[in-house]
Parts: sequence; C-alpha cells; structure tokens
Amino acid sequence: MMTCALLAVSLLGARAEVDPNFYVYLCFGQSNMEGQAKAETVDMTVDPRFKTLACVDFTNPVRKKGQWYDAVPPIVRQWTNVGMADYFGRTMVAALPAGVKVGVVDVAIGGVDIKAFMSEQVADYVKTAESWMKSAFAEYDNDPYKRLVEMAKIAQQQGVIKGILLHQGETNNGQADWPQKVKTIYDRLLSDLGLNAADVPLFAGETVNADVGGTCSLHNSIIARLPQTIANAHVVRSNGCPCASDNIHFTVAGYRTMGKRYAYEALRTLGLEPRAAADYAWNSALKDVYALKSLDPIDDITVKVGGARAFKVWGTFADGHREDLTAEAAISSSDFVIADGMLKATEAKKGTVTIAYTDFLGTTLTTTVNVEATDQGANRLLVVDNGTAGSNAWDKEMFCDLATPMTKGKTYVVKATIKADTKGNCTLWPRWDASTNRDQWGNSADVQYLASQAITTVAQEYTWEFRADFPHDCLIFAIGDLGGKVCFDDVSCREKGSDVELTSNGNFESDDLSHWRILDSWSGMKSIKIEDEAVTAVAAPKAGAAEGDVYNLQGVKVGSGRNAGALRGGLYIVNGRKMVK
Ligand SMILES: [Ca+2]
Repeated sequence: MMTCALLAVSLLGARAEVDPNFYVYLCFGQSNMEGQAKAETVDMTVDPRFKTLACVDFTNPVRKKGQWYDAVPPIVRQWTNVGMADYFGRTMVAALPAGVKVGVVDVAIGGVDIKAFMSEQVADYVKTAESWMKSAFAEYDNDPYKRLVEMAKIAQQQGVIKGILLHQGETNNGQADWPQKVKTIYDRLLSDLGLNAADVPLFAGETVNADVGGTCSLHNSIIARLPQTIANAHVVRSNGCPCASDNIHFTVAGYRTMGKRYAYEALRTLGLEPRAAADYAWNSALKDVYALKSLDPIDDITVKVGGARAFKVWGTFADGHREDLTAEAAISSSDFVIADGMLKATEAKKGTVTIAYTDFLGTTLTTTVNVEATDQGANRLLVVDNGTAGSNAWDKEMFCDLATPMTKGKTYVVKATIKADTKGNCTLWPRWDASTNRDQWGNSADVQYLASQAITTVAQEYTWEFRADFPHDCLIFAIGDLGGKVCFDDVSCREKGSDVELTSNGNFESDDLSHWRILDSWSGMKSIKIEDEAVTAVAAPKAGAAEGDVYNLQGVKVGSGRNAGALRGGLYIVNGRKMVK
C-alpha cells in the first residue's frame, strides 16, 4: 500500500507540470456561446498560442475529448460555428507576452435554460427537452456542468484557470432570479476546482442589444445586476453589435466584436491595457479586423445651459465592419465640463469637444465636435415610441428607476406632463424592484396600482398622490392602449411637502437615460429617446400646419415651401421631419 501511494504521488509529481504561462478560461452558455455564425476565411487561421480543449469527441475535424488543439473553429462541437470564445482567444494572445498561451474549455448548448448547468435540476430538464437539445445533452452525458468540471480538471494539469466566460440568458429573458442562479454555478465551479473568487473573475456578455432590435434585450437589465450578486463579475456590453435576422444571434462580425470586448474586460482584470503587444506577429487579414480606419464625424450640437449631452461614437475598421465605440472613446474639452462621459453646459459659450479612440493596435484617431451652449434653447422631452396600441395597460410600460427609494408609509406626489399621438390612458404603478417577493414572471410582486388618467394629444400635467405601501424604487407608467408616440416631461417624484427629488433627469435636459427604460421589443415598443420639443410637436401635425411649412427647432414657423430657398443654412422641420439646409 505504502509503495503504491508513494508511486502515485511520484507519478503525479512527474505529470503535474503546470505552466503558469498557460492561461485557461472556462466558457459556458447557450447558442451564442456555442457560436452560430459561419466562419469566413479570416477566421480559419489561428495563432498556435490559442488552444481549445475538446469537451466532446469530434469526427471532422478529428478531436478527442480531453485533448488540446489549436483553436480553429468550431470550438464547442463539430456542428457549431464562430462564437464568443474565438476572438476572445485571438485578442488575448495578441495582447499577452509571446511566452503566454491561452486555452479555452467551452461547454454550451443552444436554447438551454440556466438550469442546464445546475446538477440537481438537469436530469428533469433533459427529460422534457426538445429532441435536438437532447442530442446535445447526450454528448455531455446529460450533465454539461459535470463535463465542464471534468474538462477543467484536465486543463488544470497544464494551465491556470484565470477566468470564466458566460453567455446565456436568452432562455431566461428578464428573470430576476437569474443572477442568483449564475452565482450558484459560479460558486460551485470555484469550490469544485479549488479556485479563489478573487483570482477568477466571471465575464458575462449581454444578449443582442435593444439598439439593433435584440429580441431578448430585456435580459441585459438583469445581467447589469450581476456585479451586485457576484463581486468579481464583469459585464461585456453588446451595444451596436450586429445581429442575424432572428434578432437573437450575432453575425460573424458581431461575434468578433463581442469576443474582443470579453478580452478587453479580461485584460483589465489582469491589470493590462487592451492593446496588442508590440512584438505580436499579425496575419494581415486578422489585423484589418482590429485596425480602425476612420471615426464618423459628429454633427455640431447646441445645448441649453444646465443640460448635458452624450456622444455616440462610431468607427469603420480596415476590413469594412463598423463598431459602436461609445464605451471605449475618450471625451475631452478645454471649453466644457466633461463628467460621466457627457458634456455639461454650465454657462453660455461656444467651444469644441474632442472625441478620441485608440484601437487595439495603438493607433489613436480623433474627431472634433463644435458645441454651442446657450441660455435659450428648445425644451426637450422623453419620447417613447409605443408602436401599435396594445389591449391592456401592461402591454406597454415605461420605467423610471428612482435614484433614492421611497420610505414605506410616507405620502408621495408624482407629477408628469404627458401627451400622445392618440388618446388613451396612463396608469402609475410604483414598484419595489429590490423586493425578494417575485411573481411568476420573476418581477417584483410588491406593486401599488394607482388610478389611471386620460391622456390626450395636448401636453398636460398629471398628478398622483399616494401612501407608499413598500419602499418603491421604480415608477411604472403603464401606457398599453396608447398607439404611436407618448411624450413625457417634468417627471417628478417627491415626498409630500419635501423638495428632495427622487427622479433623475426628469426634465430631460440631459442626455442621461440611465434611469429610464421601456419593455423589451417583444412588447412591440420601438424606442425611448430624448428629443427637442419642436421636433415632436410637429411630428403630430398641428391643425393649420400646411404641407411644406418650415419650422425652426424652437417650433416657430419660419417659412413655407414657396420661400424656403430664402432661409439661411441650418436645421429645420419640414412636414414633421428634421431637414438640413
Ligand atoms: Ca424638458
């Protein structure tokens, strides 16, 4: 016995050559982690420093479960395509020193609920799964979590686990208990693999974004809460990433950008700049995916003193793809205050703002925006495009997340100035979103249903006064029977008799929409944005507005089609549309 034990220890010792420069990342999720976009030529060449551990047997290409291979797609199983891990790995090896290898261990099944990775639930789940899903489960012996751990242990014999990538949630769209389920799986992985949370961050990617019509974009508001549940969790943004016609999966360009963004987050947690190493040997086609060719020019802007403006920054890369660079762009100005990524107009003046973006190769491009801050200017409104009217109040909802929650038992006054393209109703439902009391859809069940008010096409102020039954932290404006656009302004929520405002940017003079949101696109709601009042005022034609009448941005008629040629250059409203002359 003694001899056997000694022999086993010495064999293990001989085998256990863990390379501290082999960085391993575990990946799990559903279809976007599997990869749904066909690889193009540029995707088929991989730096041999980027490896994948086969988690199932492949026949074409031939790969054996538990063996390392160059990470040529498909990574997950032989019928999958380019997904999240492909450009994560490419970006990591390009940024890390030449002596560092990166390996991925990727277990994913299209369409699965998060419970597919919860061992105590998976057996029942597999029984009721669709047949195509059953065959994928079977490749993991009906327990994908167990397979992930088994493969991760093999990976640990050669490398060091540096992080976990997750892309999942479409099947759990909007479920408030999702972060807790993810935490359960994350905690189990740490425990089963002997890892410390501080050394192993979790990177969770957003689903296809609302800005490109993502069907499951509601879930991004849930993913945003993950860092409150898991201290070392990081959200990977999907803003502007193009999607396939199903509005659920990314295009191959979208997967490349998402993979790069996962890597940027991972590099930051390693204390590194998201930048290619100077000595990295680029394949020229791959380099074109990363090299920014141009930044889009940004139109001159006018802002009222006291207001704030955000900038949308887009660029075109050498391979022709476009990216929303807003989150990565640096905004600076010697003329204006820049705070929270926005320009704040504190006094009347003219000046410029510089937007700079440094690409992965270290090249910085800039664009200059001319800004005029004035004392006078157009009033701005929140414009919610409801699309077609629904039949119930809850079919269309606009949410205002309060900066400070109410106090249970106190009396509150909510005011809002509202108009709409059609007549209908607006009902106010204050809700305690932080409550653990959830309904069957995973939403807070601690709601108060207040009286409905009749909305017209003319802006009017409406008031709701009520005693808070819960510490509400959200106002829901239920506007289900209103078709077209619904405009809000001067939304206010205060304790009765107090001048402390609980809403943020309720006059909509700032571009900050972080406290305002609408239902996901499945509701048929189309958009939420801030617009000049003049634009919205003529969008619903006024009685007497003749075809071809020209308005300025303050809503003043300045001409008609007959004499428009005499107007000086600028922005005008003609037939309800913004026109540049
Ligand atoms: Ca306003």
